[in-house]
Amino acid sequence: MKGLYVFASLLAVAFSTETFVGQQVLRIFAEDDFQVEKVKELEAFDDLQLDFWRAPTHPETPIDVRVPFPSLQGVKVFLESNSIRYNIMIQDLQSLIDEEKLHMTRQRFMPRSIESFNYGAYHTPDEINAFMDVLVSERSFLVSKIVIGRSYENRPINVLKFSTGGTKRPAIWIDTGIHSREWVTQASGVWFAKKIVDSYGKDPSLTSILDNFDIFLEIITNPDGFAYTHSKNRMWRKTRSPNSGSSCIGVDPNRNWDAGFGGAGSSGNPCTDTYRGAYPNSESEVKSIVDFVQSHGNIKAFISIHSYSQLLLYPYGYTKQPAADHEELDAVAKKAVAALASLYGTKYTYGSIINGIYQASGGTIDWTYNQGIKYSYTFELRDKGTSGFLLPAKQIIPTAEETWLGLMVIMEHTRDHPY
Ligand code: BHK
Ligand code: ZN
Repeated sequence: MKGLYVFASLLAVAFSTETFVGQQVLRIFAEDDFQVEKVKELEAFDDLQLDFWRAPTHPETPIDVRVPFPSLQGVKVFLESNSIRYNIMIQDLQSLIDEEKLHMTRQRFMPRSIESFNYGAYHTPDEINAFMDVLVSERSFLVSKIVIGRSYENRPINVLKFSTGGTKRPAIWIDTGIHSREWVTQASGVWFAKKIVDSYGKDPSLTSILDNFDIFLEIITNPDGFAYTHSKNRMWRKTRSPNSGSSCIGVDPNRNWDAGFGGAGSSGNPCTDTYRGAYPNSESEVKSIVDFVQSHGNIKAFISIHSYSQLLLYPYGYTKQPAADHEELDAVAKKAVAALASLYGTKYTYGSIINGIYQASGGTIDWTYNQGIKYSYTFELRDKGTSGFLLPAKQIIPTAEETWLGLMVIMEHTRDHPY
């Protein structure tokens, strides 16, 4: 086994893939606001090249940070000398990545049919695109593929449309993978697509939803970033567009929307992972959805799926001002997380973005909510910080299954509460 890992790492070098040898992910427990501020000092120190998987916020929530090997000693000394508690969440990041790659390689084949596709494995962008085409060809009465735009690197931005007819029916939108490294989300999106075609005409609830609504599902919402996570850097989050005046690449597509754009909880520095971009909708991947939502004009629920942390969030992220529909959104979230937990006991917490995670401006669902899409939600899927973005493939199907139950609660509520 060890030999195979070494081999995989050599392959990575041969293909000039970014390696994470010797890197660790630390879980930091800041006990009070003072310690949180100390960790933020660390965050501001660019030379350390830290990647905050979970940014410092309230003292109660752990902070997860990926630390490059050369910074490891210094970071640990800094934490210890400030009496800040931490443990090692991921001992050897590269070995988890190697394991993931090995599992993928063993599963690799282009899908010939939707039945033969392996839903319990991570797949390349080509395999997922082939899956979408196979799905459309086998279930053309229910699903079609539309192209809503092109990415910066000119990849098509594909959206699956599930529809049983009608003209301009109200619609439900679901997207996965806007942050490219959150691989369990695209994998869950594939599973949702299969679940929808399998359930229509069998599951009475999904059938009644599809008899009244179209469902739009964008699985690879950040195509360039996703390709990059497969070919070059597994930990890439942003888009891949260049930034003028900087050699750093990419914009955070969850800070680029025109809702509190530029406010606290986003960065003006192109070299950070929360860079908001030069102006709202600067990213084609964002603008394509904006144009689609506005030209459609009848989207009633918008659910944007991220990982990890096990949260169900609703607006707002840019302001502490509660959403006008706060109470209803909260009640639906409560019901959705209960349904989700009913399958495997997976515990989610829920709340507004700003209370449930941290202040974030320019986020997707703040914009959709301000456009009048009342049922705007974000899921943060598994886990709570054992594997983080490197969730083992054996958890894909359970994650998708339980998430589906939460999605159904939101979709049923949308169906039963027309507005
Ligand atoms: C979710 C929704 C709206 C604003 C922020 C978030 C949290 C999300 C982020 O953009 O910082 C955390 C994350 O990527 C991990 O999925
Ligand atoms: Zn995310």
